[in-house]
Parts: sequence; C-alpha cells; structure tokens
Amino acid sequence: MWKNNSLISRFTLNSTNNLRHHATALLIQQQNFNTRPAVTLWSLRRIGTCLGLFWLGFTLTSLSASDVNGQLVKPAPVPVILDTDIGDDIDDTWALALLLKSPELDLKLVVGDYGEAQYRARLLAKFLDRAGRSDVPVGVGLDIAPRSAGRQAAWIKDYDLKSYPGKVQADGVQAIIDTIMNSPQPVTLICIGPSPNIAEALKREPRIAQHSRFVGMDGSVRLGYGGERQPCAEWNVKCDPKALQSVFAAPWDITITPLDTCGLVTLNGEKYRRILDSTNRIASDILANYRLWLVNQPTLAQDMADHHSTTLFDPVAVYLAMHQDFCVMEKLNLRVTDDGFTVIDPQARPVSVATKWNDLDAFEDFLVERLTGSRADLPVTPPQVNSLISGSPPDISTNEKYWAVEDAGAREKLPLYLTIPAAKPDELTPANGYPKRKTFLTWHRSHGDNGGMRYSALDQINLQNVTNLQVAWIYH
Ligand SMILES: [Ca+2]
Repeated sequence: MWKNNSLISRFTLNSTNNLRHHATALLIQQQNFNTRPAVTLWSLRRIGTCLGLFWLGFTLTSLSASDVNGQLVKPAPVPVILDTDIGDDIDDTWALALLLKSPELDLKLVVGDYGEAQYRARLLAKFLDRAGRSDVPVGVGLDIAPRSAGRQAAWIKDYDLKSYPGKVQADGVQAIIDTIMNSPQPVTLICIGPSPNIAEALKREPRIAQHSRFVGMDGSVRLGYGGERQPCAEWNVKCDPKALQSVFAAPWDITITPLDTCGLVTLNGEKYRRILDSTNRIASDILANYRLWLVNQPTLAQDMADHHSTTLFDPVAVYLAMHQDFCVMEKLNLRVTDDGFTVIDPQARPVSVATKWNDLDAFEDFLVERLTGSRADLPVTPPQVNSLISGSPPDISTNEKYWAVEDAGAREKLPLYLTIPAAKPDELTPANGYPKRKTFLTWHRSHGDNGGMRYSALDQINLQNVTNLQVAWIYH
C-alpha cells in the first residue's frame, strides 16, 4: 500500500457512525503498515482531522440545498465596530488594514476616538475609500483634547471628508449606539485607543453592553513596554482612566491584549520584506503612512520604514476579535486605577486577558499573510489548524458531488473513495519537532485545541504526584 506513497481507503458516506468506524479502521490499518518513521501519531491525527473536515463539509453540503455543488458553507462574519485613535501611533493603520483583510469580520462602522475628530475621520475615510470600502460609515468621534495637526496629516492634505462616497456620521458616539442597538446579532466593539467615546456611549445608552462585547488594546498586567518586567500605566488607559473604568463597570464580556502580548509584536527581516515587496494597495498605503508618520518622529531613524515596523500593538486586538489560538488567555480580575494601571484585584471584575504568546511567530506570519494577500483568497478556517497542517487539503473531488446526483442508480456508480496522501518526511511530524509542544499548553475547546488533539503539555500534575491530589469541592 505504501509503495504508491498514498493511502486509499474505502470511505462510507451513510452515517457518522460508519465514518467513525472506517476512520478508526483506517488508523489501525495505518498502524499495521507503520514502516516509515515519518508516519507517526501526528500523521494519524492529521488524517483524522482531514476526515473530520471532509465530514463537516459533506454534512453542511447535505443540509443546504443551495450548496449542492459541494461548496463548504462559510460561517457568517461577526459584525464589528472599530473605535480608534488612528493618526497618533502608526499601529492603528496596520490594525485597520488587518480588519479589512479579515473575512471573519464584517466592519459596520469606524469611529475616531480621543479628540482630533476631523483629522481622524478624514484618515479613516481616505483609507477606506482607497481600499474600496466606502460602504463602511465613518463616525466623527468626541472632539476632546485636540493637540496638533496630526502625524499623518500629510497623507490627507488634499482629502476632503465631503468627498467620501459613503456615510459620514457627525455624531460618532450615537452611531456606535445605533449600530449596536439595531444589529440583529451581537456586535464586537474593537477599541484600539483611549475610550472616551465608549464611556459616553455607555452613559447615553447603557443597554449597548447587553448587545455587544468589548475587545481592546489596553493595559499592562505583568510586562511593560518592550517586555520590561515591570507593569506600567499604558497609554490607552493613562490618557483617560475614568473612561476605561466605565468600560470595566459595564456588564459585557471584555477581552484585552495588554502590553504583555501586543507590546512584543514587530515585523522584521523576511516578514517585513514581504510587506515592502507587496503590490497590494492596502500594504502600500500602510507604508506610505508609515513613512509620512516617521517625518514627524524626529527621535526615530528616518530609514526605519526600509527595515522593520514599529511595535504593532493594535493588530493584536483585531486578531482577538476573531481568534485567540496564538495567545495564552487568562481570566483575571482586573481593576483600572485612577493613575492608569491595570492591576489584579480579587474584588474586581473578570476580564479575558491575552497574557502570553503561544506562538508569536505564527501570529506575525498570519499578519503578513493577511496584509499581503487577497481577501477573497483567504481561508476562514481557524488559523491554528492552518499553521500546523502544511500543504493543501486532500483532493476530495472524487466524491464531493455524491449527493448532488439525484438519481440513486447513477449515484451508486460514483466512486466511494477518498485519497489521502501519506505524510512526506519533511511534513509536520513529531520526528520533525511538530506539533510544537507549546501549542498544547492551553485547553480551550472541550477536546483540547481546535484539532481536538485531547493532549496537554502541562506537567505540574504527573504520574508521581497525582495520588497526592485531594478533593477540594464536589459539584452535585
Ligand atoms: Ca491606537
């Protein structure tokens, strides 16, 4: 069987049980033929995952009459609002770009926050306009704390907000409220700046907290800027601690990336080179803004934009609005102090916090892929699966149209085989160091990770000390 370097398995389509039975038989069969060192447990799991994905696609195809061509039904994108202080640090521009390139998210509204309202609205409008996304309304945020013309002002010097083909909402706070309250689905509010707009929205309409969740770039829990082992008053909190205290007092789900994770993201080397080389308009607009922004940063080397990015804090919040696999998420009771710290306090409310990276490298690859690729080509499957399984999924064209053939007699003549290529020696097998052990430090699905690996690399409890465990409580 292996001499053709492929595994051909009879694949019954009648029921889930049959599928499981055959999948199990297939695994046993493979163990018996396990003469290649590269064919390992990971390969078996990989095949199991492939079978599972095939079954999922097949089931969805069976359920939906409009999908008789075998197309996998994509999950509906999540409605989101972006609240941003774009135009101060350059990372907001990267975050907006990531959002526009993420098919998992459906951008319903963008609003500039923390003053300089017209400047931010014009930046947002021009960026969306050039990205072909003038369907997204631009909200003008609260006009507080105006400070300067803005570091990216040169990019919009000829751009008049009146020329934006889409809607401009003069009252951005009301636009946030209306978008949330009128949405048939819960809205995810992605906040990547100080949050006076959100505090005002909560004051005017507290019920928005029941119809949305908050995902923010905020705070510093155990690490400060640049990975310093001393937490600090992070900018978005320090600028308006009372606003974030209002956010934390509201009864909604809160997820944040503090400096502990987002403060460690920078694109260098080949990853940054791919951004530089991209012919994609969104990537070009990021770079154009970055270069103009640098002119107004006299303390930074002007040729920085030729070599690497700045710290990309805000794209991590956009990532957390759709996936969390690359981060270690902790539920922490967090309090916002009057001087802008985010401190762990048992009396405070629980917040989902990305406190460490599971795989920063993979996140940076993900970011580059998104920013340089075409949105239409992007996968909607969980990124963790994509990062671990190399190559294309198996060719299932042999039988993907099985149930699309209505005539039972004709259908019976169709092949019932699924061809799964065997793992190559250079594929992601334990012999090659994959999957990385750190992937299995969290258990965020009922079966472990997104691949249902049912494995944990945690080792505090082991064979030697498990008998020492004592009952702490019993749930009846
Ligand atoms: Ca920001």
